[in-house]
Amino acid sequence: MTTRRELLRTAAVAVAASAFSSVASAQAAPAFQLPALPYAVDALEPHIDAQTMTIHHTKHHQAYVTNLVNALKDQQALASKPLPALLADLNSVPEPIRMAVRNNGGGHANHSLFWRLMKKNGGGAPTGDVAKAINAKFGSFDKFKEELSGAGMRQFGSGWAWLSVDKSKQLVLSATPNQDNPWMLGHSPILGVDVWEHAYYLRYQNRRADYLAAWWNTINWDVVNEEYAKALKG
Ligand code: MN3
Repeated sequence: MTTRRELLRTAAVAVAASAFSSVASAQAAPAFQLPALPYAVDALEPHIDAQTMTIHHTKHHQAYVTNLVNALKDQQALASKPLPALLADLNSVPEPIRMAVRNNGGGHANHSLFWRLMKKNGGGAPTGDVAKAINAKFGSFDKFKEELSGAGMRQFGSGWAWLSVDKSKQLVLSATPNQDNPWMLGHSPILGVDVWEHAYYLRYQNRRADYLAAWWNTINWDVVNEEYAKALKG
């Protein structure tokens, strides 16, 4: 016969077990996940259309996340490293999965930053310390726009154009192919633009220059300033 005390003990064990399993499943959650967009999919209209944003975020970015998780499924130590650190030290990644980590880890990191760098009713002139640093480095905002857009235009095929902070805390402009990025050099990107055709083809077809001109109207300079401050500290 089951006593009341035994029933209580059984119940307590069951509660403890369920608490443990929820902790265990939280720990087993994938290290890499698709971040939500920080705005509605149509927030960047008319500059970037809702259909492009939806496909870009839920298909392209999701695929980088899925492929990164798969590539690192047997590499717990690497999977728990911060992504910028992992990208800055690709030689620590076993050769058979190194290219998958470079492409998909890069894709995940690049897009996670890219979404945050834009907002509804963004654009205009830069603000804060970034404005001062851009003027000091490039002479004026207009000159900087011309140079970053130029880097994006000259990038042959798929890639990105970037403004980063290098190891000596100086602003540096660059372009990278595919999903390569400034983190691979130990730099901290603070502004970047995706020039893969998937970022603009539905609305702009082959007109990358028109897409780049429109993209300047989406920039969230508050986030660029946040990233700049982090890069100077880091
Ligand atoms: Mn993209």
